[in-house]
Amino acid sequence: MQCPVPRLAAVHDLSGFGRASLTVVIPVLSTMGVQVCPLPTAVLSTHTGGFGDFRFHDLTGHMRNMLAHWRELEVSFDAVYSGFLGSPEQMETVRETIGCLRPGGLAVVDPVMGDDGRAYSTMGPKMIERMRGLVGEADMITPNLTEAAFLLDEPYPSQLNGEQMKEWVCRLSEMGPRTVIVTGVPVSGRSRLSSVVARDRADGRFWKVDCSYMPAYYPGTGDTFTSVIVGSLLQGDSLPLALDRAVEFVSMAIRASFGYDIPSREGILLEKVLGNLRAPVTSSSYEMME
Ligand code: PXL
Repeated sequence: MQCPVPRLAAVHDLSGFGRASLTVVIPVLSTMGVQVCPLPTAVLSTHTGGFGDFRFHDLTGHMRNMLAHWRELEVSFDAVYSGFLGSPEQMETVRETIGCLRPGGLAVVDPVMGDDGRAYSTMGPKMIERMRGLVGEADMITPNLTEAAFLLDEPYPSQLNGEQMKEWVCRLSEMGPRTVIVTGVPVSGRSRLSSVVARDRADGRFWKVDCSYMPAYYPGTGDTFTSVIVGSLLQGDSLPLALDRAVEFVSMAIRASFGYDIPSREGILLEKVLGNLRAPVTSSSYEMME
């Protein structure tokens, strides 16, 4: 029998403490009515940002094994969503997982590599080079501005006007993905605002959603953002509505966390806000970029 809920393969690491990757992807997408099948890339004690040290166990070999078993079982997916990868060799396994999509399924690659102009400590030049190839297999990518610069081999920009941002989005789309969403784009003259800029090549329209900025950095917000986008698209929402829902949810989760005196490295207090993902959308703030 056809499964009554969409099924998604989630190719991310499992970080035990700190609310990132699978500990965010699974609850968000489950709440949005998606069956999540994790294909863990690595097991870490914590995510790599903010705890100084971390313990890292690479699962490259076991991923191949898990995928081989899924293929024996002829499991197919409505979506494949990859994030933090543990080794350059894992890119090939992500490609093979994308090969398990049902016809018309959605391949999403979040090219997790760094933030704030810097690469995460586990991301060497080989990872970045291979990620440029992997995005070519995706229907949709969701880099932040740092990752967009890495993919395009451009220096990290402190400012970028609307026309330059559009040009970057088009160049990223030329690498393969039909839909490109760039997060953390600075808004000129507004230091407390950043925006999300997106385009679906099918209609060529550019979308922008501004986000008000809290003076704290919470790891895992990129994973939360992309998970909401994927859940929303799998529910049949349009791209701009998915952007609105993701920006609104992440902003609300950050505000819910900021009021408490808890170290931001522990991530957003997802447990307090997950239920909002089931609430009807009440406001909308997306704009079309002319
Ligand atoms: O949220 C992205 C992410 C995922 N996984 C690990 C990370 C990070 C970001 O720091 O360290 C292990």
